[in-house]
Amino acid sequence: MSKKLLTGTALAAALTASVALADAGHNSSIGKPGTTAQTDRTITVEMDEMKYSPETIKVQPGETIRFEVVNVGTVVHEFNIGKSKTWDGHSGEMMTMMQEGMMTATTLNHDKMMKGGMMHDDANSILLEPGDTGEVVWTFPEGGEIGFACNVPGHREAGMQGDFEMFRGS
Ligand SMILES: [Cu+2]
Repeated sequence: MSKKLLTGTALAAALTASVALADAGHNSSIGKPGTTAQTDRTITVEMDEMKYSPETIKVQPGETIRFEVVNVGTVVHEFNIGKSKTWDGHSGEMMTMMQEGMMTATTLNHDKMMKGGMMHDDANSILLEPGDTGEVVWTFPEGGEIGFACNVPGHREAGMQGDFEMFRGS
């Protein structure tokens, strides 16, 4: 009995540890979702082939920013806050979405995305069809190398990436 209990406890501890690790890798180093009520500033970001405007955005440590993201281009684009490590895995998912018909170069099939379990409603990103506008509200960490990129296959490789410049000022 006590042996079984111990095993259960050890398993729970192992599970908790792995969840905490996964969370740290995915979130804490790049920041966390913010709420509109916390918003310090709103910044409009335009997405086009294959670039963002602005390409560099200055943010203060801990600041919460509401990004109003507009796809002014002619194909699907994404605004995804992260770093190379998080983007590499995400690119693979996006490739699968294209292969499965969940998205094409110019359209998103939300029905198929939902059925395939790929809603892409992660708080750190938004995927938009040409002409569409969306928002991402994000609270930045106290520091770190963070940027934004488009993981539609081929886009980041073509230079569709921008940087957050952390600064401490008033
Ligand atoms: Cu793109």
